[in-house]
Amino acid sequence: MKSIKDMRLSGKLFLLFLLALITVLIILSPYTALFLASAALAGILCTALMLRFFVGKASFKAMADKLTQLMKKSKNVYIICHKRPDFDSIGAAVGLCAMAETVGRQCRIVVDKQSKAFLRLCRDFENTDEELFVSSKEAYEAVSADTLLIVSDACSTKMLDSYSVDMLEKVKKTAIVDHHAAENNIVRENGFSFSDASASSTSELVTMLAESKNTALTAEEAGALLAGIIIDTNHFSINTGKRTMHCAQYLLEKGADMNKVDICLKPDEELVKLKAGIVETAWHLKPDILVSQCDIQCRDIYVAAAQAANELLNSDGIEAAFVFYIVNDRVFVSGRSSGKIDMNGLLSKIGGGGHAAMAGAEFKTMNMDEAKAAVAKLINENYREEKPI
Ligand SMILES: [Mn+2]
Repeated sequence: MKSIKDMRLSGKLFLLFLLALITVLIILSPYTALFLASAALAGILCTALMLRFFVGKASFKAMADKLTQLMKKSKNVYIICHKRPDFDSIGAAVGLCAMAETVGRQCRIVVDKQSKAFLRLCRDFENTDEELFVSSKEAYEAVSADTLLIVSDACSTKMLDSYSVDMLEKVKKTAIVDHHAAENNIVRENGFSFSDASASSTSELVTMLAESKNTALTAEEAGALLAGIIIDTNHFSINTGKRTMHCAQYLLEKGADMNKVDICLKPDEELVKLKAGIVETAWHLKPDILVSQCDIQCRDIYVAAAQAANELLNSDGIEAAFVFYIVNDRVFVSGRSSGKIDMNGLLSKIGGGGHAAMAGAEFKTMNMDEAKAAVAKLINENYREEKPI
């Protein structure tokens, strides 16, 4: 069978052959009309080829130009992380902040200062400027109409706390940088929106933007961005492409310390035990689909559920994993897929969402058993098992 690389190569060879043919036509043609037509065709082909090679990089440069222009036109910049911020949301915010400071704008990051990800980043990346981070309440009071608000790693107002949502009403200029598959309902039509669901993480997108503007990044800032990429790719095992690895290399070159990132991302003991319990009690919904549940309600349960789902997916031969858990007496599910199932497509059928490889859903009215039955029904309706060879 032909690999994608082979197909690309034969495509390029075909284009080269076409170009050669046109050149021969141009030389041999005795008629002006045929000569002009051939020359025009050659022009179109050359432009298409050039675009094919350069458009990828140009779009990041164009987006970064737009965003920094917007920053320059604003009095100051506030970057909002989502509720229960993770390393990706904070890491991306740190990168965006570096971009704002490079163009001479004062910047603040709006984050829940009690969140574990934030406390870890402060503990393991010394030199973290205390003044840089503000709570959403402090930020709400400080922003003015001339402030640029950038939302990092969120696409829905549901992902933001109430002060952050109110803040979006208070300012005139809003922007969003995100990698969730769902359409954003945060930024108004005329606002800056950069959303790419093919990216591993918002930190990856921000790294590409920062690189295209030659943004000065400190080792700590590069480390925070790398932590964001590593957590969202589950240590480069899902959603990881060439661009993801390029970003990791770029951040390492900027001084990101892999050891520090590793220590920063280590789960605490309570989380390890919680996760182990969920993994241990998993059962097969299908030969290649694992499911588990946790009835213990505690602060870190959503992290434990997400990480347990990652771990279950890492088992050999497993294509998808679901972990059901309870927060404030409501049932949630965290789903992971190796690519065979579109997790976002599947869970959006029951009001959830996320990415093709990782998504979640909340069951507003169902209890644990009903929620499990609903997902099992979805799988049976949408997933065809491949017959063994
Ligand atoms: Mn993310």
